Amino acid sequence: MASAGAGNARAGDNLTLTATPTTLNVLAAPCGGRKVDVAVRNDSSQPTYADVLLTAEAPLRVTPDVISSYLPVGYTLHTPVQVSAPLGSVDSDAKVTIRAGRTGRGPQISVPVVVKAPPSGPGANLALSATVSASSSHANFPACGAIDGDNNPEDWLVATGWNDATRLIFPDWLAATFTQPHQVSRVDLYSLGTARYPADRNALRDWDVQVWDAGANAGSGDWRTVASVRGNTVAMVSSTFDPVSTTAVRILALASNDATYSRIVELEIYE
Ligand SMILES: [Ca+2]
Repeated sequence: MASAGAGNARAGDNLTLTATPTTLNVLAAPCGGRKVDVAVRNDSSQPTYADVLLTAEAPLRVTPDVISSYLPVGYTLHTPVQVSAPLGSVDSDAKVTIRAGRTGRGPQISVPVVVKAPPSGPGANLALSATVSASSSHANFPACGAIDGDNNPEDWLVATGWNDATRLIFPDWLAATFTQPHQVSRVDLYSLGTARYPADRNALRDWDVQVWDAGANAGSGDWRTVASVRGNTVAMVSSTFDPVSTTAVRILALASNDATYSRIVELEIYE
């Protein structure tokens, strides 16, 4: 029987770890987490089993926190790791530590993370502290992308927007739900509109802005339309309406300019 210290044990010392990007900014909110690509490469002359352990300083959470894989010689394994912080976390600096190898003598790297609480008070975008839901979501364009704080349509291909999953079928919807009632009177909707994906082809064309009306009796709640947009051909539309106190705002997407999908780069909600 081989003793520890020979063969594979040494291989654990010849793993190379990299994290991309090397630093992260995380918003302490349901959709404020960010991904880091963790790569582990076997630089030894033998195949090995690699265990990579990830530990996160408070208030961070990291998923997955263990990566285990067989690694052929020269092979690099890439794993997307989600780093997040729960709503209610205060501004802080924290780090994720990544250790490789079975021997405890493998390499170790750390990823510094700046944690920011979502903005609050007058003028704050209330959507940033909300949870999101949608009628359906394309695998590469999750609903969270629509309330992740990035309203730049040029970032569309790096998953900063929502795209529904029911091609050619409307309506679709995307809703932001607050933890407590907020007064709202304005919604800024950033649909798709870039040189590559022009708004008059890819943006939403027709939609209703709705708020959740809890109703007078239990179970009598329903969505109430507070603004309607029709025939839109630009990337961003701001809708204002009489102030209303509500726990949720919904975009009911009725049509897009290419009649295929609903696409929202960012939904911003203001008092
Ligand atoms: Ca976004």
